[in-house]
Amino acid sequence: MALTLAEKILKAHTVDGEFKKGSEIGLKIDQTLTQDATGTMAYIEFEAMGIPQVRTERSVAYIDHNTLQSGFENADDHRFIASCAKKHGIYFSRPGNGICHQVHLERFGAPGKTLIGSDSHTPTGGGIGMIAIGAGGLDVAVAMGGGAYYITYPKIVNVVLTGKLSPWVAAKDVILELLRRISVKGGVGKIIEYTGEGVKTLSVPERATITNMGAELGATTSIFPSDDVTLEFLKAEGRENVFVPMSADPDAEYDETIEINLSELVPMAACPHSPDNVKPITEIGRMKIDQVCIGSCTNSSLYDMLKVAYILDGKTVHPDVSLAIAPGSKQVLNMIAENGALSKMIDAGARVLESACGPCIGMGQSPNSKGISLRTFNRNFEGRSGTKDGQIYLVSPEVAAASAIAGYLCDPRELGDMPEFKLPETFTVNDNMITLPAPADEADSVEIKYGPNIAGYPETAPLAETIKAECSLKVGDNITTDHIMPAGAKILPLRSNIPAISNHCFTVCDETFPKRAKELGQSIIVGGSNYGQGSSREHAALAPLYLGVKAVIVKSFARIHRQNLINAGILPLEFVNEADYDTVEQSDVLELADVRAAIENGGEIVVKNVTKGTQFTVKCELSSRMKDIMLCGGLLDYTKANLK
Ligand code: MIC
Ligand code: SF4
Repeated sequence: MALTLAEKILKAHTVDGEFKKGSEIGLKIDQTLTQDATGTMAYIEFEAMGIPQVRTERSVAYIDHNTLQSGFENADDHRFIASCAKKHGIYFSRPGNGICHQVHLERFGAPGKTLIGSDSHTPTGGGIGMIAIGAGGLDVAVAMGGGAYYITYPKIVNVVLTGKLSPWVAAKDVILELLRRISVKGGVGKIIEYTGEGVKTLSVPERATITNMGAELGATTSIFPSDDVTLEFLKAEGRENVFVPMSADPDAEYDETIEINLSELVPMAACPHSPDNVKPITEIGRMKIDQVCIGSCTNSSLYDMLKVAYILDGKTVHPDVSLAIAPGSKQVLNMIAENGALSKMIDAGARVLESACGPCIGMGQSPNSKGISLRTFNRNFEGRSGTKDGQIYLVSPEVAAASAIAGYLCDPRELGDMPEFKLPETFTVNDNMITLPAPADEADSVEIKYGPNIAGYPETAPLAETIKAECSLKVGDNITTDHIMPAGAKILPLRSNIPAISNHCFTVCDETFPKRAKELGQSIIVGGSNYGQGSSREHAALAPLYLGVKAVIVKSFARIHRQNLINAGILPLEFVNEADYDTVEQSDVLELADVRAAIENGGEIVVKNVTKGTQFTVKCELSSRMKDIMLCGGLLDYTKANLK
């Protein structure tokens, strides 16, 4: 049978389930990554499993999110993660070494391999032909222990690229165009596979920008073939030994095909507050701006930085604008220091930040009130920048740099001819900021360093026979994990402390929610479609678990969040008739009788609205493995019970 590229890798890694469309398959995971904001929980969970050494080919722990360290909490977390890495056979990328996805692409990713990461932008690795998937921390912990990672065999979408990008039009515009066409829900349950003549015109960093932001489509992952361009990149990294050519069979069949002619694309921006609210720059017009931020795992490669430096060269950042630049990794920062690009940025007045997530996750550089901020990042959800009424536009580095000089949203095509930006044949490789784990025979004596802010996993319990609880919150469509469990400089330090972080749960939507939920003891949340889009943070399930949320009833879920709810033992329920959403109000008491039996037998569940005297049905489609997880109270208990 002819296979697509994604199918080839999935097939070679399927260790459980039937390899056919729509069925649940268990994948052998070759590599894992964690970052510090999700990593502490992942390692607390790994510790709880009691497995001495990771059983993957390579597991890496990165420190890149919580690097502001305005209290002891983050530094304690870093030490904790470093000690876990040392003890359990995990490579440790120290703070300052760069953003996990950028560094992983540079130093560890390999075509044909599987990678899961406790971060939704893990699909960046698809830029070099790997199946790289974002997952909850607990799923990553299980994979580190050698367990399979389960996904539903996805639909495969063929995005056929033709033509070539015009000068000053960027890879960012390719993914913005796709978001414009199919929206933040368009990729749910799908893998986006790029093919066509246009592929070879794109460098690895450009491909990685596209696969990175495929997360915003809700896709399981995105993937490019591994070809001569991939080989060149790996050679420059001194890692050509991991290269294998990989592509789809010529007669492979896809579930859907989308064509994008690169030559027809123009510079675009995603307008507030959603990555799919995309318009051409020319349509938005010369809007005055307050801030520009360049960086993040989407656009912080050497390639991006070279373009930015060229545009800034000899100019001054507009007096009304603040420009911040965070190169994606130590490697990138080192190379722009060596080749003079960095001094062009400094000369122009850029505020150069450390190689980390920084402003992308609200760790500093929040814009002024109502401030218009152009960012090369991947998410512009409301409040994520740290300024509630900040107006965030997602753009390419070219648009960002040109606008920083102009003071208004500027079409970079106004800059005239574009020189050819070439990547060097060899990159400056220095892995001195990656700490190797202790040799296996010394691992036992490594002490795990807990800080006072590190609390354990919340209490779990097997699924109850009947759930009768009040609806503690009703929310609308497209609720993001930034609504459920906000991030930012004030809240991120609490990522290792579920009791403390849960006081911020849903406060973006309703300040009174945490208190109410606690007082109720048990409750149910009701939501609209694409509930839980965005981040992989399992805290968006663990905080509700701690607050006593027993079930979430919505029109539809985003993939990773649904899995995180199951992992946490919270029932993810969907309305059979979406119109029933309108019949429930906050404070209504809902009753799900014999819910345990209903889950066991599969099938629909009747929900009685005790307050209104009405009823409606919900569904909960679970594989038999997921049913077992739900019944025993979540993945941690399930894993402990099934440990081999
Ligand atoms: C994000 O971009 O939202 C994050 C911060 O990287 C998250 C992970 C987290 O919440 O720690 C993600 O994308 O998964
Ligand atoms: Fe970090 Fe932002 Fe990328 Fe998330 S999206 S990994 S916060 S740079």
